Amino acid sequence: MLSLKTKYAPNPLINASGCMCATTKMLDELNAGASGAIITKSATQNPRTGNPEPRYWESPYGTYTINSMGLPNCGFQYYLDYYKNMIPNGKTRFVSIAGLSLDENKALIDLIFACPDTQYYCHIDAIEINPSCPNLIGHRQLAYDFAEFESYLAILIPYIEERRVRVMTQENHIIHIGLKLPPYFEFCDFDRITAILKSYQHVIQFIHCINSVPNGLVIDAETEAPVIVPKQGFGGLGGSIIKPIALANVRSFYTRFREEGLDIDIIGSGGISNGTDVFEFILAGAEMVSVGSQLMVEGVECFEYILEELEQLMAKKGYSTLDDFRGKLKKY
Ligand code: RRO
Repeated sequence: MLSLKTKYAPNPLINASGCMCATTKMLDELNAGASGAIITKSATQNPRTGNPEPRYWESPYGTYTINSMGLPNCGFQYYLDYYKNMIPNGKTRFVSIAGLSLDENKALIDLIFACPDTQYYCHIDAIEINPSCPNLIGHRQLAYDFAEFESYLAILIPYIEERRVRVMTQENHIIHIGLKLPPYFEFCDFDRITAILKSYQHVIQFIHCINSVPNGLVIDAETEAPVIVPKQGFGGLGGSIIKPIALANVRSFYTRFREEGLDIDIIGSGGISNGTDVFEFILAGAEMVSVGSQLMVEGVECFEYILEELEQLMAKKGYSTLDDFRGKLKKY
């Protein structure tokens, strides 16, 4: 009997935050779909309209996408209320927080944990912190500023942990904590992030990599202009063209975590559009994978055929669980 179970969810698929998850209608569609988990749009304390439109563009078949959404969201409370009122469908429920300052992120954490009346904490299973949005005009990507990122985590992570432990003890409910990371390109940067994470290895249970590849530019030869408006057309790249970068990030962190004895899982993201892509990410070491551009292009139906293709491939290769091949990338 073949099983697609992962440590976090009944199967390895989740939407990438930002894709089809900003409104109740979209989240309902995701909740009815075949993924094992869902994540809400990265949120701030107050609702945001985001950058001017058009701010998203996709090439035919989603080979590549570019976005400069600018964190449009309905405000964090909206997503907490969604989960509180949602009819559970066996999916693991992730929220994504992207406060524009440390204090704002602490306020979002307070919203989850502070109010015993609402008990929002009972309706979420994982918190993903997003320090890697590439499209905030006037804001650097925090996860690229190592010293600043380290100081930031030194305050935020213990703040979350204190509250998380209380809920775990009082309510017997586990909430996983993770980070959404941007793509890194140099070996020394993977080393540096691994060293930073080492201090939090019992709190940060997963990283999710990669966020979109920052500051690409797509030009339309006919109009002789960029295809999106914000930031003079610069934006985050997604789709299958970024898959090799994403695989390299998953593999780099997976090998370093093993070498350093860090028990941190990886959600792989970047250019996943079929079962073979999922297989490759798990082979590189991913515990789960998220689907972004393909979800935008095809809608939630994509989860079903991606899972079917993965099962067929596993059956052909004689694997019955994801653990059978996770991380077991062979040498050339
Ligand atoms: O909203 C966005 O512009 C956005 C975010 Br928060 C993110 O994390 N990654 C991305 O490609 N776009």
